[in-house]
Amino acid sequence: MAEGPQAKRRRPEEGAAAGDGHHDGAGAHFPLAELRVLRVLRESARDKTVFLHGQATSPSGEGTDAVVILEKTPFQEEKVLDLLKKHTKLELQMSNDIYSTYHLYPPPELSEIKTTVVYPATEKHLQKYLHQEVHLIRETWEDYKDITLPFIQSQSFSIQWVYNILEKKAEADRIVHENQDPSNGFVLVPDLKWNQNQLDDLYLIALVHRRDVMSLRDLTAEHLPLLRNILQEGKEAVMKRFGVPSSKLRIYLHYQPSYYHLHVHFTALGYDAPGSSVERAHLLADVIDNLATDSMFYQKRALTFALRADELLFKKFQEAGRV
Ligand code: M7G
Repeated sequence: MAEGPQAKRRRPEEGAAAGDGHHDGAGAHFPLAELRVLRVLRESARDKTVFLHGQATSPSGEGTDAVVILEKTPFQEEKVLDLLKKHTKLELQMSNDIYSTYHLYPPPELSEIKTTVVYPATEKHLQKYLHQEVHLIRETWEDYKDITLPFIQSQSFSIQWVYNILEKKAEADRIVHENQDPSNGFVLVPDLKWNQNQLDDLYLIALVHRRDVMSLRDLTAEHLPLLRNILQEGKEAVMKRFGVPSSKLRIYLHYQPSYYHLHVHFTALGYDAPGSSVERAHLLADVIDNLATDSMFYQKRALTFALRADELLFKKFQEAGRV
């Protein structure tokens, strides 16, 4: 546990709903028990996660692709005692001198599996979760204009889920903070990846209200008031709601992002969040300083990122002789 009990008392008790990908924002229940599992896309013993590619029967009777992510959640300090006291079964596995190991079977309320559903899933979703060899790309501004931008315009993921949040059609009850200004405002919500049960893996996302900024590459000094609002108000809101001070937060943008509508990640400093490595994460405070120094910083600089070998964007860079 990263924070004291005072902080824990302030967190909301609601859980994250699975499958917020419905276009109208309605939270319909996905028929998990009827999923036909086709393959394991990725599995990690370290992260205790498995990514499944399955098919569910759509209303028209056809098999429709789904991605289901199962993840064992971190321990909650205040419930560890219950685990020891209220287990349903305890089996000795081995005993040797002062060492012994057991199989402990917790009661259902202490054995939650965080379950994320993407349905219907596109080929791009399947690709995103499939384990793949990765390569580092160094993208110049010319590469961005000639290769990346045309690719984004033709290919990127739907951002309907972002509009649903901004228009309060989904996750409205989860909003932690909002600045309603159409140019310099944003909405701060818990990220899909966080179940909000413990602060160790705290993860929120700030989505900007304006719809004309796709990524870091579009930012100029014009966006400084927006970025400063996100940094300042976001820190204050996380402190107020969760009791986590800004010195314990990693606040950053991804380049490349998966969704081309500007957003900022807020994660617990002690949490090694996916995508927080140097080839993808750009600290918001540094982005602000860079833009204050040079308005065209992100239209001049080469930017580095990793791409999976099977990604179409990687193939475009290969065709252009840039890898
Ligand atoms: P990104 O940098 O575009 O891509 O971040 P990544 O997913 O490869 O990191 C988008 C962020 O939005 C991620 O942290 C996602 O977990 C999060 N996210 C994605 N969806 C579809 C949702 C959603 O429906 N609701 C919420 N609250 N967060 C989402």
